[in-house]
Amino acid sequence: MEDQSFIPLNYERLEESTMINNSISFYKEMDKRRSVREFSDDHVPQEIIENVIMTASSAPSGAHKQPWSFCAISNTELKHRIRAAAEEEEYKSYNGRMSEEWLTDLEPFATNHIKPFIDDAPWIIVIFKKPYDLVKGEKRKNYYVNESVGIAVGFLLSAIHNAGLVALTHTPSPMNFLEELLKRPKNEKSFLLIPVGYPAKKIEVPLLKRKTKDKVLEIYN
Ligand code: IYR
Repeated sequence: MEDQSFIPLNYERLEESTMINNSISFYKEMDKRRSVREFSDDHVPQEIIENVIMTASSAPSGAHKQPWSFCAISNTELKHRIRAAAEEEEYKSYNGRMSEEWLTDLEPFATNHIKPFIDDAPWIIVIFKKPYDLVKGEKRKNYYVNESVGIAVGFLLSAIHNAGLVALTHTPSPMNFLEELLKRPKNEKSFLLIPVGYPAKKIEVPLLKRKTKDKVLEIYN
């Protein structure tokens, strides 16, 4: 094993009342987050995108391998090529690859194969997972890759919301075209595509109800 240094934990214990207040206000704030499918093309500074991505990259990961890469794309022409490729796959999905049950489940969201948000949003973040690292041409295995990258994306969505921006977790399927378009190394596999920006003016979102506590939480005292 490599020599591993340890340092004191940087941690400040809070009053219970403060923690209760913090947990309530954070829940209320996060509960306001909505997936948005219509974006304004208003500019978003690159610095914000870099900060939310570095927040994502602070997530825990198996053996601290941080098995992810983030591509942040604002280039208009590249976004358009990504849109064209995504729509080509999505067309096939909506017209044959997705089951009737799946299409029925998606009806409340009024989605289809047309994806203008890839052109409109000022930034597209594409997340890649790395099942292994390449160190001097040699494969080094990563662990709990889906779990690690999923947690990082959770951090990313929270950071985007906290910054005052909106996003969509988009999963064109199959999404290997992103590896080619973005010329990624062969150990990187597309995980998610997330447009980030401001919502278009006066848009509506589906009326969703989140599951209540008794449906999602079981306490074992
Ligand atoms: N990937 C398609 C279909 C889709 C699937 C699920 I599950 C969603 O929650 C939403 C969409 C698309 O992005 O349109």
